[in-house]
Amino acid sequence: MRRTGMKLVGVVVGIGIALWSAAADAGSFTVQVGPNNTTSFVPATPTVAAGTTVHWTWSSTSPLHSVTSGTCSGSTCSPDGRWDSGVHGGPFTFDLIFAGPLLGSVGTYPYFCSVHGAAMQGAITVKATPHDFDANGKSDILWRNTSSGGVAMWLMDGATIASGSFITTVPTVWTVVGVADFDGDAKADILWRDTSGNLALWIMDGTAPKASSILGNVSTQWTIVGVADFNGDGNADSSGGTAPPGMCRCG
Ligand SMILES: [Ca+2]
Ligand SMILES: [Ca+2]
Ligand SMILES: [Cu+2]
Repeated sequence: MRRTGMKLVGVVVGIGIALWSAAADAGSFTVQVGPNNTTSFVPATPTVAAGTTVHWTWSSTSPLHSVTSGTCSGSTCSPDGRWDSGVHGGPFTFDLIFAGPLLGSVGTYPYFCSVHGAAMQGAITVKATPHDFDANGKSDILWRNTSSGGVAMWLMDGATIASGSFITTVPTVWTVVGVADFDGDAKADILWRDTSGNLALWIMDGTAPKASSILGNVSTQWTIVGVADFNGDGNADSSGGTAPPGMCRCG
């Protein structure tokens, strides 16, 4: 049975190497800066998938504007240092990719215009895509060999396999009971349970587990029926809830 498992993995890795160059980002989203001579960002508060490139476009030659990350309190705005386009008139564009350690986490990134201050504010909210292990805004596929215990992954680019990776082997008493983003980095993580009721969590960085922990033991009379962000903080929570059983697709 183990030979069968390794043979499957060999096929997966082979496909991955052949198609490695197919990886792509989550697409782009455009925000207009002061359209029609207004002091506004349009749309002001969009939500985008992690991995999205946001294009800010200036069309009016005046007044001048900037896209400066930070927050305003009353009439006073304070940059937070994440980004600053500088002050420009149109035509001008400023692009940022919402990925990586600085901009890739799930959450809201506020900004303002350094010329118009609190009168001209916007925010980009970054959300995780369900089952997206590499935070490119596209769901991926996790494989388990129920004979060998092998764990493998396909990083997907739509209907194309961008890469395939064998991760490791986990004893078959353990079952994947949830895939969701538990730490809010926009990369999906893996929740495991064994036949004794022990729960373990792998915090993933793409195809590699970067941290693992035993969450505890819950009597096997209790079944996980959903993994989702129940308290709205952008992080997945594990709980009995109204979500469908098994690997939740509602994140
Ligand atoms: Ca992905
Ligand atoms: Ca995560
Ligand atoms: Cu402005």
